[in-house]
Amino acid sequence: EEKKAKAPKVADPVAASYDVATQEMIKRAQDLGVETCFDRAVTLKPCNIGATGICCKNCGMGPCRLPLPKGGIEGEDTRKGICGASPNTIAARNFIRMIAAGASAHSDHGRCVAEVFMSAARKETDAYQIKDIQKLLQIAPCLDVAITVEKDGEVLDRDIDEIALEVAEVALNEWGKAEGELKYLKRAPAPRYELWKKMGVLPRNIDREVVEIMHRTHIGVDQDYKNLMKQGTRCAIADGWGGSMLATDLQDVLFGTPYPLQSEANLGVMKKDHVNLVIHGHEPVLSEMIVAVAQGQEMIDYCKQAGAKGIQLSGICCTANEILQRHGVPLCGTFLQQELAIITGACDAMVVDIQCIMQNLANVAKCFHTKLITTHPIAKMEQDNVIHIEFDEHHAIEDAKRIVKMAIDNYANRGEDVAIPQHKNPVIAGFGVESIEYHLGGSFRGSYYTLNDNIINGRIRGIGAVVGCNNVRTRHNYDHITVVKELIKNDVIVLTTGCNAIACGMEGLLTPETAQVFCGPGLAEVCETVGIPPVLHVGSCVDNSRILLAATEVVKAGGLGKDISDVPAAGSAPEWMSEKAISIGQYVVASGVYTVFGTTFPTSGAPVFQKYLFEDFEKMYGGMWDFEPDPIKHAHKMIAHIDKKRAALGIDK
Ligand code: SF4
Ligand code: MSK
Repeated sequence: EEKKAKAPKVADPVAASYDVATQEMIKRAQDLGVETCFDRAVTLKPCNIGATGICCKNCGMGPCRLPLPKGGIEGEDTRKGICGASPNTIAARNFIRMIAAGASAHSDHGRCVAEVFMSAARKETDAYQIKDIQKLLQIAPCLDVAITVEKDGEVLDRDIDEIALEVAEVALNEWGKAEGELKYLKRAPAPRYELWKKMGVLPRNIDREVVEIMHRTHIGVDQDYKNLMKQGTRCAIADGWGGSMLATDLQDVLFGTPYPLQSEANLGVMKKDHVNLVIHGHEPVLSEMIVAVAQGQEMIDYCKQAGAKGIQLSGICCTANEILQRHGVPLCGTFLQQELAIITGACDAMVVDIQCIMQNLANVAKCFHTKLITTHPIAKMEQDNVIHIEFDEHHAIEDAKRIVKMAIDNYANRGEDVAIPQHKNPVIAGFGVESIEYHLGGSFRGSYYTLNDNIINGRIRGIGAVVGCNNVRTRHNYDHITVVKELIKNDVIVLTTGCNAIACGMEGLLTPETAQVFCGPGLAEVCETVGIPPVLHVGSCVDNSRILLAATEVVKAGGLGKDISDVPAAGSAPEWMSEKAISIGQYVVASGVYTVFGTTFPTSGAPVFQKYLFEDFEKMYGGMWDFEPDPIKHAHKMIAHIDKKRAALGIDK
């Protein structure tokens, strides 16, 4: 008790984060008496039973908690809940409920974009138009929408408006159609599609797979962990090759396919003499409008009248990645820096949409002048200082103007005590399948520059997809940076999304110059020759679908096997925390990729079920889960897997 009383109640800033700007802001918050998630992590410890997946609260007779005996299980595992549910059943139910939640978050995001797309296709809104016709023509055939029409024996180009309308209708139907299977599944390499078919995991529509998880995990329904995981897999595929992929594609058509551009990352992008408007969340539907409005002359003039030099937009979480990759808007920070952006004292408004928004933002905002604005009908906050401006695509420009004006008007209320950390780094972002192909020789195979040839000749050892969140249970950004640096040191090119991408940007890893400092000789040579960073920022969480399609292009180009599971590649989420990460992990595994998670794993209390995920899945899907909290070992597990795949392909020189 005495020891407890003496224990510090606040976080040690250096132990809490690897990033100096973050350390400075944690310290400032503590000096000002403002509590952050870093402090709460010290005083609020997780429940070990829940964290390891073996607490069931799926009915009113529980919660039933089945802790692992000290020293592990000897002999038969006799643990069971009131209804008799085994640890495997409970852990599998919890795990696939996480998949359902994650898949629905991505897919509902996709649905919202599809609805805006429909409004644009129907010309019901002036704010949104079909911007990237090339991308529209590229995705239309994948949705069985014809792009040509036959007239009098002649093949003619079909009217773009007509194509857009049909794409909108077909895409929206993917969420709830009565029959068939998701149309995008056939974009996967043929052997992968056939494997899913054989395994009985072809998703029928997006919503149904989520609903079926909720049904099957209700008390008294599915009690076989293998059968539960079959549905978890089907739902995750509906996310990666369905909702997320549609979100990415339709966003590209509406807002433009990203191409590499330059910007900056970290809290130091905020400017003392500017109005600072921070955009946070996931859907770019609103943020696109805010960017357009903030860059318009009307708001620039209004801003000058208010005495500020300009409007500094910046982003947090995946909204940040969306507006970075299409407009070069700088990254303010990762998930764990959201409270800290307000603690600078320079944040005049923070506008949030959906996902990864901490409720404590409202409590922090109360301590400063910051206006906190929620915008989505499904994501409000209970605190009375939060302003809700419901965003609607039919009056998008007006809503965006209201928000930007509110930030400008609030500039005058800023206190004297402003402390923006002077730390930021340059970034090159905006990569995708198209630009990877373009920058590496214009195709995936056939020249000195292409990705496949460089993997085959060994200059590039393999591909690491490193993605995902921050988790306050591990040192902020340390695992992200350590895993990525270890991979590139060993000639593994990294594709990154989400908060890992932001962390890499903050650390300066997203520039071509990084290659000479941190990469092994092979990867450094490739990066220098073609002028790309060794760590390619490919977007937001839904843009993990870009990684699936890049892997598919690698397979189709030839020389690296017939399926994604043959490619020397591995996935990783070193600091994951969200349910979306579990859904992403599962669809990546089901797509044939070995995937390592760090920090914690939510099934370790059910060793038999965990073995199923960590070993048996590879026999079924060619991809499997793994867990490794030590970031160096984590990277080397990925490298060992890449080497195993190289050996199987006979390119292990
Ligand atoms: Fe307990 Fe079974 Fe109810 Fe879960 S479903 S809380 S294990 S009785
Ligand atoms: S924002 S889901 S914390 S990556 Fe996509 Fe970052 Fe994870 Fe949210």
